[in-house]
Amino acid sequence: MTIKTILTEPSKILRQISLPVEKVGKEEQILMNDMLETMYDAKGIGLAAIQIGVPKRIIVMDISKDDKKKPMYFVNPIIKNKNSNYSTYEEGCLSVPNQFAEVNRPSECEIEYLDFNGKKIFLKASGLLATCIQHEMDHLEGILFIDYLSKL
Ligand code: K1U
Ligand code: ZN
Repeated sequence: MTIKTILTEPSKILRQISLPVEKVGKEEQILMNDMLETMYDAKGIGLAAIQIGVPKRIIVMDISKDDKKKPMYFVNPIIKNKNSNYSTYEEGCLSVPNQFAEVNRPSECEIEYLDFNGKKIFLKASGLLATCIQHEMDHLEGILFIDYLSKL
């Protein structure tokens, strides 16, 4: 596994729209392992492939609080449903160093995606899991959390 360089604002690459993965193969699995290693090294809880310069619709996350790692892999995630109730969370981003801000997002969402082995999964997310997956899915569209903040 290799630790990659995380791109930071104002890199134009971060603004690219990532492309769907046709098949979860060896190349994608190596990429997901490298992303996870890079995310753990940077003390993050999520990372999208575009943050290391790869425009594929792939996300890794680990929101576990204890020392036991619980990695999650999302390939081609799609939000099928969003709660109309919003919650606020103070977000950060490894691509926007040293900036944190409160962002409102739907408090729950339902996602369909492929896992590390290409198996289709349906997940109901709430709390930090819902916040983080929505933040990471924004990266796939070239959106950063600072885009939601008022210019004031
Ligand atoms: O760069 C990223 O997309 C990862 C980002 C994920 C995230 C954090 C908080 C809310 C939404 C999405 C981070 O991991 S920022 C790193 C960080 O400072 C942090 C770590 C643990 C909990 C909260 C923030
Ligand atoms: Zn981010």
